[in-house]
Amino acid sequence: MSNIIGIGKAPRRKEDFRFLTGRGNYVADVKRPDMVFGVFVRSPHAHAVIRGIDKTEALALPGVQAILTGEDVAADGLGSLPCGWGIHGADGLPMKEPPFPMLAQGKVRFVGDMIAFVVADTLREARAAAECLAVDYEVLPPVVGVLEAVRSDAPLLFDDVPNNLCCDWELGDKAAVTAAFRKAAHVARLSLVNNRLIGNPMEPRAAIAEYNRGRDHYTLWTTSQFPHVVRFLMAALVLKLPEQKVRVVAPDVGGGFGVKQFHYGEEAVITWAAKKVERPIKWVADRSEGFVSDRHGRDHVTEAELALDENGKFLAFKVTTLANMGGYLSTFGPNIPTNLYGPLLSGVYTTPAIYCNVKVVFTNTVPVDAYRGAGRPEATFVLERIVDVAAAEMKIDRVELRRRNMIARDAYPYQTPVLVEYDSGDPLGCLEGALTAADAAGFSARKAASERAGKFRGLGFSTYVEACGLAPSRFAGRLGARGGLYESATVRVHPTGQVTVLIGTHNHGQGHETTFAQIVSDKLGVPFDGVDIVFGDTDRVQFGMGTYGSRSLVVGGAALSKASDKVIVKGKKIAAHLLEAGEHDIQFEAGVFSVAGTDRSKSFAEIAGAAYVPHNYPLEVLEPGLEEQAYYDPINFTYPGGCHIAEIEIDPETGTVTLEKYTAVDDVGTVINPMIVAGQLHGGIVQGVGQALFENAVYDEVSGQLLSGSFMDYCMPRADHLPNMTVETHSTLCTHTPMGVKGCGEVGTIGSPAAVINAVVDALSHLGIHHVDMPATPNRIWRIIQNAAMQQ
Ligand code: MCN
Repeated sequence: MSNIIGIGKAPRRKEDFRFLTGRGNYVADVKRPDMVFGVFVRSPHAHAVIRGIDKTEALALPGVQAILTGEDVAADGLGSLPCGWGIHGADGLPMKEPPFPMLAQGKVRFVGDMIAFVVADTLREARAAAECLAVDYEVLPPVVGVLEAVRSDAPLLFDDVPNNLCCDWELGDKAAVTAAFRKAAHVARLSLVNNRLIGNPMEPRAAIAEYNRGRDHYTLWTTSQFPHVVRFLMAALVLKLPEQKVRVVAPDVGGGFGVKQFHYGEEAVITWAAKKVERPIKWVADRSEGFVSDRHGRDHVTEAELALDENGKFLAFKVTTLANMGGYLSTFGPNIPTNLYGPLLSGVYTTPAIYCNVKVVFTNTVPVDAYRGAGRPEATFVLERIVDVAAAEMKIDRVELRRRNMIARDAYPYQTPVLVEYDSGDPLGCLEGALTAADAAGFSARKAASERAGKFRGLGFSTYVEACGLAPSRFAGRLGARGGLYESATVRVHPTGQVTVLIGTHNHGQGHETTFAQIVSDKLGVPFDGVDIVFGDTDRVQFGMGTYGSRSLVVGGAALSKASDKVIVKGKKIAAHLLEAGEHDIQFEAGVFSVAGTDRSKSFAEIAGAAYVPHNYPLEVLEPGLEEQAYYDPINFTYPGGCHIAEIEIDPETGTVTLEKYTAVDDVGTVINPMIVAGQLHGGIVQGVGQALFENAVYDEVSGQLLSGSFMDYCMPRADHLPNMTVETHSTLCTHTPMGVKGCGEVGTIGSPAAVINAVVDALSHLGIHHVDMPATPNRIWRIIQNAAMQQ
């Protein structure tokens, strides 16, 4: 059949027509009759007691429909925003989980904390009333850095959380690590900061809520990566509503990068308020609001030590990290620097003993949660940086040191000392491939040319592994998740043979409408154009855990593959009846059901049509229709990996770092669509380069104000910062996912920060530099060069 576009092909993305022609349907595009507008009043203080809120003047302004505060939330007996992970500390006690009210109650804990929600007929009126709201604050001293927050004299965010410590978590065998350090020939040490990031998806967050009194029913349109989870958390735990009375729609979403995978207070407040005013309410964040209310990412302070024998074999790795949680625990918050960080510290190496201690700390800053890569870029950064430090100190070539310690391809499955078992991989193959693709052999000539021009040139390597495809439910359950992390898909075959897929993942830039259609086209032999993918609506899609942790293909795509297999099974039964053959004699290939060894056959479309004509087969044997649903729960994570090589040049006069070349060779298992995988890699790499060279969320230590609260101060990477990248795949097949696939959505972000910083340090190594913290801005690099010059 024509137009079958299956696995491994690179058709253009189906969804791009509507995006490129302005036909996307984002939350802000939704218009409801009689709609009013909402504005959140946010705390201008990082830490303060709310002595009182006087609504009188604001309520008297024209158009104002309602002003709701934390007192109203308490009066209605509503719940706190939940954090879905019951992390336990080294002492066995559960983490401290103080309440996170949807509107602040009694105290504010970061600049941007929500105080009130103002609803008015027009946006202008809502803004005017918000400005008039009189809030009486007693300002308290804030604490914004993790090192300061755990001091005994630090201001406390919560009276019952001593030292602002949410949890003191550990992983690994401390005694084995201590013993290994004792016999080490060399110990490399490194202190580093993993800088705080702000996601900045192109579309700011937005929500519209509507209450239908006749049906006692709520609809929430929201910029979410997981509408079913928002519905569950909001209905069951926060607003305490019957779940079936709530519909959550996440239509087109303009990028998420993790920032939209949490249940935000704004979603609950607007839904609750919609009933109070009985009119649909719209809220759209502006960019400044996003800076102080979208969850931030990273923000670690780390001490690492690597023990090696005299030949450079890694004996043990020890990491102590303080991770900033901000003012409250967000949906996944404490899970990121613990469960998604510690197990990845083994990287692609055979290090026999690892111990990791993470102190999860509250500060007066925006809550921190998952941001693309989530814990895994941080782990890779620590490990790949200290490997370079060790190589320099032991005078072993950096590539050679990596080679000596890598897990060999035939050593898989490989059980690490920190929980996870890698099923497949070939780190050495990726490394060798990347060395060739990057023309590493020609680097010294390029370096010499740079030197002649008065520039410093550096080459940086980063080899990594990622655990993605979140997540095997049994693993997640062991770690304290309050729900399974499986995925669901329904394949609905229409009488014409065309297909609608209803899937629980959410497409907000990853190209699912294309790659999932390829899977169905491949499996069922139906035209690629005859497959539509539906997602993002709790009333249309049965159930779903959404999109994050590079899970959509590995978990959602597997559910889709499974549901397609069920369709084939039923199709064979129908074909057997129509072709008067035994069911076991029916074969299915490339969209045709045939009787083995004969020329009798029926096309997929003919079988689909027949499925809807009940007299074609005995009703007591087979129900009419051709629709199958499947849930897929992976048995393990998938472990993509790879090697990234960055080549940079530094202008010593200005400190400017220019990324000259970037090469990535990644193992993402079976590739469904090479163009989309390349696009995902490019995007991910750019985000990692952004962290390494440009982006930094900076707080003023005295006032707790976000100093980098706009694009004037928070520098995002731009096209002219980047070279053409070489992106290749070197795949080993995942042994437990149906199509051998591994995730690819985050790998670029995981491999790149260490590659870039390792290149920067390499370029500065002749000045005696061993480490440079991110971001390597011109200012920072210029100072490093000046200081080094003064010491010489
Ligand atoms: N794919 C493939 N072959 C593979 C692996 C993946 O063809 N071996 C395809 C998939 O079918 C899918 C895409 O690549 O179309 C990404 O797949 P996957 O790795 O499953 O990742 P998810 O779809 O679950 O996306 C999540 C991931 C994360 S966690 C973040 S953060 C992120 C990202 O993807 N945010 C993004 N990529 C993004 N891309 C855009 N444009 N916008 C975001 O917000």
